[in-house]
Amino acid sequence: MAINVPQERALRIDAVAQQHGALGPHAPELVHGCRALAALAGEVLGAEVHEVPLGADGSPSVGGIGNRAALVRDRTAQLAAMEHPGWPVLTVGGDCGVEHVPLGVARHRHGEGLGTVWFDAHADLNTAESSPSGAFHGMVLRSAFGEGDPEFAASPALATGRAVLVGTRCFDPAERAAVEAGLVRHVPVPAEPEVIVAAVRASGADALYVHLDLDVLDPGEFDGLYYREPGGLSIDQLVAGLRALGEVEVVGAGITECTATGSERLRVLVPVLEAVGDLLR
Ligand SMILES: [Mn+2]
Repeated sequence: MAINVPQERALRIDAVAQQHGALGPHAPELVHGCRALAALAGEVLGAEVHEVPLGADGSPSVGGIGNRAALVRDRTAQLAAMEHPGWPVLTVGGDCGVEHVPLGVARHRHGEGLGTVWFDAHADLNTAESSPSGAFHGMVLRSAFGEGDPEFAASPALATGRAVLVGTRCFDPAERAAVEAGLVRHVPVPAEPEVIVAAVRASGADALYVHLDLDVLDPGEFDGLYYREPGGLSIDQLVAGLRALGEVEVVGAGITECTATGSERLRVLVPVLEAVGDLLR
């Protein structure tokens, strides 16, 4: 992993059109959704968009992880992109598996005080053993804690408790157990800003990587999603939650799981993109 923090400060967008962390017939939609969302983010934030070159081919499931070799290949390309001198970086997925690299790099560069706020309908806390699907995007946060398949287990890892799930409403049994064991904190819908900030303070994090899976939103607000889970946040609630994090240092961010390509559908996300951009500047 890269060791030095680049000196040239200018927000950059890495478009990572990865679908290998998702399994199923609609996964290719993540590729097109990534490019459309990254283009809009570049326009709204006045930032350079760099598409990380990924191979298209998948690979067999190995050790309970679908596309395992393809994911290792995608990671190599993402790591190479992180050596670029511009920072901070907004990563636009693709599936949530794209967070593996920028979250790991943030932890490595910032140190053990790094925490994450994880806006997501899902906990992403499965391991290869516990995952019902074998899709890596449901394992990526667990990997950041140094657990699961050693190929993806982060080192250095996030400290126990130094992650805050926000708006999460779908848990597999092993994920529920991880929350109950204190691996992560959980702020359910409606996720009032002061409750999010209190959870971040309690976590002991002194800097944050902010993850935003758009499926934290209610599908009635935005439906260009790989998973549509009812009972989510409104755009206004999400923006308020993001803006509340402005009092904490944010060293990186990612937005994932968009499948929409039409500019009219994507336009409702402009306030969300502005809020994420402000956190990074
Ligand atoms: Mn999700």
